[in-house]
Amino acid sequence: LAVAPVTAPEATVDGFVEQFLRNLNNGRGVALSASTPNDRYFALAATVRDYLMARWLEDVRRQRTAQSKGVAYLSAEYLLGRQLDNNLLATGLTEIAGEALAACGLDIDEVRALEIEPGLGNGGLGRLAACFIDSLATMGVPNIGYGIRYEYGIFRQTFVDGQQVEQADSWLSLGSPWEFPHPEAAQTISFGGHTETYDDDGVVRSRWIPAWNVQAVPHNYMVPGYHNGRVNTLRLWSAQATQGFDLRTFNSGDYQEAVRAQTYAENISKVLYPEDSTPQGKELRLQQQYFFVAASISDFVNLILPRDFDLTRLPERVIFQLNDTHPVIGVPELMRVLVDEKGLEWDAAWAITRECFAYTCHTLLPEALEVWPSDLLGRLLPRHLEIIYRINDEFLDEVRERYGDDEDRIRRMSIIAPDGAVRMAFLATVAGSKVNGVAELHSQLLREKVLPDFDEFFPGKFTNVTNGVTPRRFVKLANPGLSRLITDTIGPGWLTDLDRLRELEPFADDASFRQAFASVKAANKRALAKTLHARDGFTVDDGHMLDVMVKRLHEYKRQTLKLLHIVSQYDAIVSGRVSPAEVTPRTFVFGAKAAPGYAMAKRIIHLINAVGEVVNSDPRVEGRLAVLFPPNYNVTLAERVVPAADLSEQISLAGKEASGTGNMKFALNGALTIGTDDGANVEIRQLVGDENFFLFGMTEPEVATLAETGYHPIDFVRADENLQSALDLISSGAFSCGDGSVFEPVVSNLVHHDPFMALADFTSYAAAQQKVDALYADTEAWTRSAILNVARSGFFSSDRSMRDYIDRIWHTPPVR
Ligand code: DL6
Repeated sequence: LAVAPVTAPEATVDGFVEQFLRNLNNGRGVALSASTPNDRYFALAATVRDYLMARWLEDVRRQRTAQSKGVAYLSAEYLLGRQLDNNLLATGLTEIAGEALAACGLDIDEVRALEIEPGLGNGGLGRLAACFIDSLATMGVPNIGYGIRYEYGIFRQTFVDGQQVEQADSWLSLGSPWEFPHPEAAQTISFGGHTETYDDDGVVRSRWIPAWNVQAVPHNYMVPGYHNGRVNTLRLWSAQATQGFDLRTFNSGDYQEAVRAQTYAENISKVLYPEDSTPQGKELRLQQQYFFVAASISDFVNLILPRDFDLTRLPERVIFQLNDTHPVIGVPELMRVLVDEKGLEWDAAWAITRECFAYTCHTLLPEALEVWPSDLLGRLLPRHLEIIYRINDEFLDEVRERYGDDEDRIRRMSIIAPDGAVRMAFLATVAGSKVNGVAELHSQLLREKVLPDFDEFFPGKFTNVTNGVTPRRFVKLANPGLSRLITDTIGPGWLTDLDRLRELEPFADDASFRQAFASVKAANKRALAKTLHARDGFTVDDGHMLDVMVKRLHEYKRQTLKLLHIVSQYDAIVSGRVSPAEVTPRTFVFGAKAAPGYAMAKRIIHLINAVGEVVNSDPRVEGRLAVLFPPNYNVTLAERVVPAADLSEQISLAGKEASGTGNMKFALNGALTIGTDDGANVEIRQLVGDENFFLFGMTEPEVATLAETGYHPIDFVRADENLQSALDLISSGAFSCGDGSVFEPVVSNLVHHDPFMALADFTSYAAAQQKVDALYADTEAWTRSAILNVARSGFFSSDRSMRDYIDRIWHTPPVR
C-alpha cells in the first residue's frame, strides 16, 4: 500500500476556498450558510494549518533523524499574541486568504477579530520567548519550545471606578484551533514521598519513592518560519489526573470526593502566576515548574532521542536554555534521570549536565531571584533536594580548594542560603555552561553586583546577549504602511536581514520620503484612534503628539514619574502659570497591568485613571492634554499602539530595568525615546545617536552614590516648585473629589521613601520633556529623527539575538 505524503493544498484563491469550505463542512460539520463566526474562524485557522502541515511533519521528521544539535527552550511563559495573521504571513497567504474569504462572501477582518490571544505570560520575558522561537524557525535552527498550557492566562484587566479588577482569562473557552493535543504521549510526573538507599552491585545508590503523580499531556503548536518552509514546535504541557474519576466514590454519593484527585492534579496547569505571587501560591508554583521541566526533559531524552542513544553524547544533541530561574529545577532533574534512571555515575552525569544547560537572567531586582525553602523542596521533591545538596557540597569544596577556608565567601557563594533556602540563580550559575544577561548594562551589573563571586570563580562563563524583537510581528504585521514604504525604498529582504534598514538613512534627508513616512505615522494614529474608540469609547484628537508608556505596572518602571509630569503640566494650566496655547497638545496613553497582590501598583493605576478623568474633562485645558488608559493591555493592543506612537517612555530608574523590549519595538516603528540610561536604552541611544534620543536622569553609578550617601526625596521636592505643586495638587484631593486621603499612600510613599527615586529624576525629566516639545514643533526635524530611529534599530531584531546565542552559547547551526 503506497502511503501518499501530506501535500499542501494549492496556493491559489480557488485552492484556498476549496480547503476552507472542506474544513467548514468536514471539520465543523456546518454549511457556509449555517456557520457561526466561530465556525468560520476555526475553518480559516484549519486551512492555514493545512498549508503548514507538510512542512511541519517534514521538520519534525528531520529533527528526529538528524544528528544535529537543537535548542530546547525551557520557559514558564510564552506571550504569543494572535496566531492567525502571523501564520498567514509566514506562509505568504495573507492576500490569497483575504480574497478567498471575500469569494465566500466573508470579510477576513471580521473573522480574524474573533481570535483570542493566548496570554500565557506576564510581560517582557514571555514575549521575548515568543520572539525567539519565531526567529529560530525563520533561521532554520532546530528548536522545541517547552512550556505550560495554562488554562487561564494572564488575567483580563477591567477598571471599576478607576481601579483594577482582575477577571479570569478563559482563552480556551471556545477551544483553540492551533493546538494538537496528544494524550497518548502523556508523561507521568511524580511528586512527594521519600528517598531510600539501596545496594546496586556493591554501589550504594539513592532512589526516589514518590507519593503521587500526575500526567503531563503535550499540546503541540506550529511555529512557522517566515517564507522558508520551516516549522518548529512549541510543546505546552497540560496537567491531568492519573486516576481521574473515582466511580465507586461517585456512586456512593460523595461527588466532590470522586473528582478530588482530578481537581488537584489539574490545578497544576490551571493559572499563570503573576510575577509576585502570594505565599500560598508558592507550592503550586514549584509544582508547575517541576511539572513542565520534568515532562520536557523526559520528552527529549526518552522520546525524541533514539532509544539506544548514548547519553554521554547528550550535549551534542541539545542545549536546555533556562529562561530565568523558573525552569532551574531541571538541573537536578536531569541529574536524577541520568544517575537514578539511566544508571550513569555521578561525575559523568554532572559533566553532561553542565554542558547541557545555559541560564539567562532577566532581572536585577533581588526579590525577583527565586529561592525555594528547603522544607518545601524536600516535601515536594526529596530526591532533588538531596541532589542539590550534593552539587552544593562538591561546588563549595572547589571553592575551598581555590580560596582556602574563606568562610565569608563560602557563605556568599553557597547554593543553600543561611536560612536553608535554595538559591535557584546560584544553582543555575553553577550548572550552566554560560550565564547571560539581556542587555550590555544588565550583563555588566549582573557580573559586578549580583553574582561577582561567581564571575571571578568561573572566568568566561558570563556573557551578554542583548534582547531583540521579531520584525515579522512588530513591523510587518503591526505596521503594514511602514513595511510597504521600506520595501518600496530599499527593496525586499530586510525582514530577515534587519541591518539593511541602515539603507534608509540617506532618505532621512529626502523631503518626499519624510512626507511619506509622516503620512504612515498619521495613518497609524488614526487607526489607533479607531481601535480605542471601538474598544473603549475613547477619542484621540488629531494633531496631538502620542506619548506612550505601556509596560507592566511596577514602581521601578516609574509610571509615577510620568504621571507627576502630566499633573504638573495640568497644574501649570489651571493655576494660570501657562496658557493652554503654550502647551504642546499631547495624548498620553498608558497600558499596564499590576500584579493582583501588588497594592502600591494598583493604587498607581487608580491615580492614573483619576488624573485622566479630571484632566480630560476640565474645560480650562482646552483639549490640549488627554490621558487615556485602555484596560487590558496585551499583544494585540500593542500591535496597534506601537506603530502609532510619537514618543516612547522608557523611564525606569537606571540599573533596574534589565533590558526592556518595548523600547526596541517603538524605535523600530519610528517613535523617539525619552529614557534613562538603563537596560537596552543605552544601546538604543548609542545606535540612534544622542541627538535622536531624549536622555535624562541619573546614571547607575550616580544612583548607587545617592543611595550610599542617603536619599532624602523631600530635598528634591523642596528644590523644584513644580514638583512640590504637583504633589500638593494630588494631596489636595483634586483628583479624588476633594478627599486627599485617597491617594495619600502614593504621595507619602514618594515623599518619604521613593524606593525608585522618581523625585530625584523629576527635574531632569521635565527638562527633557521641554526638549521633546521643541523638537516636535519642528515637524521636519522630528520626522528626520524618527526615520533615523528606524534606520539604526536593525540591531534589535531577535534574529540577531539568536545569532548571538548561537555563537556565544548554543553552537547550534541552522539545518539546511
Ligand atoms: O528579558 C526580557 C525582559 C526584560 O526586557 C525586562 O527588562 C525584564 O524586566 C524582564 N524580566 C522579567 C523577570 N522577572 N522579573 N523581574 O520579567 O525580562
